[in-house]
Amino acid sequence: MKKILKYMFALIFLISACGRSTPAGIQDSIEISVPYAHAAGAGETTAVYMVIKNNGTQADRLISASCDAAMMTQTMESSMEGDVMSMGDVPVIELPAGGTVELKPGGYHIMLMDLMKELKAGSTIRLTLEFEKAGKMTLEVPVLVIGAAP
Ligand SMILES: [Cu+2]
Repeated sequence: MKKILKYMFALIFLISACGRSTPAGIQDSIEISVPYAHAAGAGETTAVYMVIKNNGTQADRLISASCDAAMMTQTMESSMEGDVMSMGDVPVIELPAGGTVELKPGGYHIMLMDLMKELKAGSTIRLTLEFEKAGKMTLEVPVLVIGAAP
């Protein structure tokens, strides 16, 4: 009985450990993990972040993003100009072979502009990414409270 319990605990531990690292989506060589967005009101703007890994031997590129929760979706990059944070559109995000690119606050992000409805924390949105080689990939993106990270 003791042994079985031990085994079960080990199993539960394994399952929860796996749960945390399960990618949100894999397609061809592209692996996406921990996507998330921040809550925002209707008509407002918010951003989606994630980690994109290219497990392949060939470079790929993220060429577009679309989300039916927003009037406009755009890949952008934030940067510091002096002590002012600014951001600009980036037409593509390069994904080198074997490389990992992190979309995070202060760097690359996917901007959702003019939200059609309120994005509530605890809900999810559907985001479609298009990669030059790996093609289109649709993700369920969890919405977190403002400022939170997974
Ligand atoms: Cu932006």
